[in-house]
Amino acid sequence: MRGIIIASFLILQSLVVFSSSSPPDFNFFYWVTYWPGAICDSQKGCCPPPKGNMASDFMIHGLWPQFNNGTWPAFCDQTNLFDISKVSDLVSKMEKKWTEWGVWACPSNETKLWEHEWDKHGTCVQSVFDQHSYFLTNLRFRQKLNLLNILKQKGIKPDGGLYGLDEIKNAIKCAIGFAPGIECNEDVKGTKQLFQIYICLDNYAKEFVECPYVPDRSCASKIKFPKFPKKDSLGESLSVISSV
Ligand code: U2P
Repeated sequence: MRGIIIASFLILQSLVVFSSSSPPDFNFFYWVTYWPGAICDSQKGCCPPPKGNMASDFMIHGLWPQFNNGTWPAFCDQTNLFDISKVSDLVSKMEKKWTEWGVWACPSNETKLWEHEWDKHGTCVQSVFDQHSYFLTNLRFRQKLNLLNILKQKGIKPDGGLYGLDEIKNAIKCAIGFAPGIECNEDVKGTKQLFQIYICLDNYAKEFVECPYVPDRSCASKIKFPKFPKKDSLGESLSVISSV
């Protein structure tokens, strides 16, 4: 009996080692950040994050595994869903740099975006990350890559002005060696504006890489860089939402 227990333990252990050391079965990552100003001045409007201690900066959206053919895996494991107790030491940083501006739900809910990103994308990258290292890696990239400063150094500022799409891509290419993907949305007047930036990383999320493809996300050759939402303009945004 003792022999059977020991043998089962050894088999189980080798399975665990095998699964945690198997190579990633996707090709690369998008690390995606969004500009809250582009949510707040869009038709949908926005809600401020509940705690109000967020940075006036790009916000993390998430780290998404991708296949080279333009598809991606999603919701891979129902048995390891988001558990905030696994990232409790990271929450205060996540409140500042990874907040929901209520594009999907109003009032915005602090943990909903984190839960969604882990359940949808994180559960598909468990050959590389556990919950804690998934969130930590996102925060580390946010720390390492200050996109707002990179753009400001090239004179590209969130002042509501129009900037060349290539000018924006080149500023980031100059800093990291590879061009990003840019996703635009529209303000209430229909002007195309900077919404999300897609940075490509290798499938261990260690290095920046050339994007195998970048999403074609409906920008114009010149796009607006909206201002960061002011506290008093958020009230207007909320009233737009509640009247819809
Ligand atoms: O486009 C809708 C959502 O699908 C996910 N997505 C999109 C493009 C892509 O190349 N890879 C990818 O994962 C994103 O999921 P979210 O986390 O926002 O639900 C994207 O917003």
